[in-house]
Amino acid sequence: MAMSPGYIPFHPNPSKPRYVPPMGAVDAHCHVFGPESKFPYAPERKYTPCDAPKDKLFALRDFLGFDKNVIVQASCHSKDNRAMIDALESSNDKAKGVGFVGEEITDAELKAMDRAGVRGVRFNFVRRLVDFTPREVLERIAARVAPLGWHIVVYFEMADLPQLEAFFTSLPTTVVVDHMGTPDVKKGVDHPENQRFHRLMERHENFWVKTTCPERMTVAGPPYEDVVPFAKSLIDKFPDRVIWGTDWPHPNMKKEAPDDGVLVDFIPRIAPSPAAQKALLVDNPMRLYWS
Ligand code: 0GY
Repeated sequence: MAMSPGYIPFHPNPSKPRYVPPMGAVDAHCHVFGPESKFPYAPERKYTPCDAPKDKLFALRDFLGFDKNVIVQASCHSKDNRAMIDALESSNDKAKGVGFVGEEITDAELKAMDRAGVRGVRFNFVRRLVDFTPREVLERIAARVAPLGWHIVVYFEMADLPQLEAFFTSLPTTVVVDHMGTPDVKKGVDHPENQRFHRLMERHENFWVKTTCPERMTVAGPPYEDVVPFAKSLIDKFPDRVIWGTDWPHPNMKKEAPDDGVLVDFIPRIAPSPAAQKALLVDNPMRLYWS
C-alpha cells in the first residue's frame, strides 16, 4: 500500500544531539508502524504511513542517547496492537506500551497485553485521526483497565478542552495528556485557553502531561523557540508529572520531517537544571511505566 499523498517519512539522517540525556533516559512517546508486510495497517485508518519498524526505533534510541521507549499505539494500526506488542516483547524490557482497544476486548486479552508491558490505553479525540467513540463506551473501557493499574492517555486539540474536561476529570485512573494539550502557540502561554489547561493540572493531581511535539505547534520552525515557554512553564509548575518523548516517526507532518537530534537539544531549554532533566527523562517515566 502506497503512503498517503503528501505523507512525509521520518528524517533519514538525524543529527547527533549536543545534549546528553542522563543515564536511563526514557523516550516516553514514540510509535512503530508496520512493517506492513508483517503487520498490515488497519482498514479504518485515516492515513497510510511509511513503515517505521522496531529495529529502526531501537537504533534511534541508542543513537540519541536514550535507554528506553514508551511505544504508543498509533491510529494507522487502530485496535490491532500486534506491531506495538511485538516491539515490547523484543525490547528486553526496554520498552513499555500504550494500547488502543475497543470494548470487545476480553479480560484475558487485556491481561496478556499487561504481561507484554502495556501500561495504558489511549483515547484519541483528534477528528482527523479517528472516528467518534461514545463516552459510555470509553467509560466502560476505563473501568476495565483501572484495576490493572493502567493509565489513560488523552489526545485532543486545546480548543476542544471545554467540551472534554468534565469527562477527563471523571476518569478513574491517572490521565496523561499528549503534546501539552496541543496549544495554539500564536495565542501565547497566558491565553485563557492555555491557562484553563494549567488550572486543570493544578486541581487534578492525577493528571500528567507530555512536553512533546514542539514541531507540531511551532510557527517559527526549528529550533522551536516559540514553544519553549509552553513546555518550560509546565515543567516548572508540575516537575513530578511531566514526561518527554520524540514522537518518532512523526506521523502527518505538514512541511518537513523534524531532525530528532534538534528535538533532543530542545530538552535543556525547557528543563534547564539537571534535577528537572532527571525528573522529566528518568524518574517520572520510570514511576509511570516501570514501577
Ligand atoms: C502523534 C500524533 C499524531 C498521530 C497519531 O495515532 C496517531 O495516528 O498519534 C498526529 O497526526 O498528530 O501523537 O504521534
